Amino acid sequence: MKLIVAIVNNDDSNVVASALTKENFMVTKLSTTGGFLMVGNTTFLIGTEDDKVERVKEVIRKHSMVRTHQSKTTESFGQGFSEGALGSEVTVGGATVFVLSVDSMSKY
Ligand code: 2BA
Repeated sequence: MKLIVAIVNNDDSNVVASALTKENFMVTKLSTTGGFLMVGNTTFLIGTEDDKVERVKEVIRKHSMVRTHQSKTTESFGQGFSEGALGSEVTVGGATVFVLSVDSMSKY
């Protein structure tokens, strides 16, 4: 069994969640924040069998768009951006996907 951790743009998250649940994958959606841009994104936890991992990745890839993010002067002060980078454009996503091996899963 695998645990897929997928970080997706908030604008794509509902479509990704619907597409996965329509194919009977079990999905947990977490509201998260990227450490660089310091803006909200969505992290999905998806537990599934090894042979389904590629299908999950395909569905996520299909519904996750690459975007450019124009940083605002009100975000990330002293964090991801140096002062000179404020107002610059950053390419974000589609999705960032990690696949982890799972020793066991239980439901009580
Ligand atoms: P953020 O950390 O807010 O990063 C947003 C985008 O900013 C990244 O897009 C990348 O294009 C750029 N970026 C991030 N860190 C950078 C740095 N140190 N120097 C220059 N540019 C940087 P993506 O790569 O598509 O990542 C989108 C979001 O996925 C990230 O949001 C973060 O929440 C997550 N993520 C990406 N790679 C990760 C990793 N290796 N570990 C954990 N989370 C990751």
